[in-house]
Amino acid sequence: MERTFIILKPSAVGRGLAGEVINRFERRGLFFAGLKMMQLSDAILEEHYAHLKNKPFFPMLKRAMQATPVIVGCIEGKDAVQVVRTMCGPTNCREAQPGTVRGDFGVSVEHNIIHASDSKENAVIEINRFFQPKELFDYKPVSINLIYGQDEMN
Ligand code: IDP
Ligand code: MG
Repeated sequence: MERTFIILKPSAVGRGLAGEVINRFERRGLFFAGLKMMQLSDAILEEHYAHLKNKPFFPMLKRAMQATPVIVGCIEGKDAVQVVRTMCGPTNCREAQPGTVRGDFGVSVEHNIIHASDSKENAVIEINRFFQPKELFDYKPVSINLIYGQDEMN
């Protein structure tokens, strides 16, 4: 099954919302192949947000991402990249639909609660950036047959 990558940002961890957000993915039927807390270094942020390095808000973004430790997760499920991204909503929380993580827990662009990989290719890169192989676990929840139909499991 497909894997994707999330970061519960300081706007989630610092506001005590991490459990609520994790719970949403679990309730949906997605499951965690990896989950850990870490403090993000300058180096890892410069790599992770390389596409934003020349933006005027980049120093602010870096500071915001280092305000508290973050919780990083590797989430598994069928079409996990797209499913998780849809559950998060658009970058600007003020434009996010209620029912999405960003639409339910935030009103900001910078403090938008969660990062989620935007493509299958980036998911692989980001999982490898933040997790060592031994930190990822290969298992299926016992309820898997109630989560997917036979023909959906591959
Ligand atoms: P995404 O997180 O929805 O994929 P990206 O464009 O990849 O959005 O931007 C990464 C992160 O940078 C956003 O989640 C947000 O926290 C921050 N960000 C993006 N645009 C702005 C901005 O205009 N001002 C402040 N922060 C921004
Ligand atoms: Mg992005």
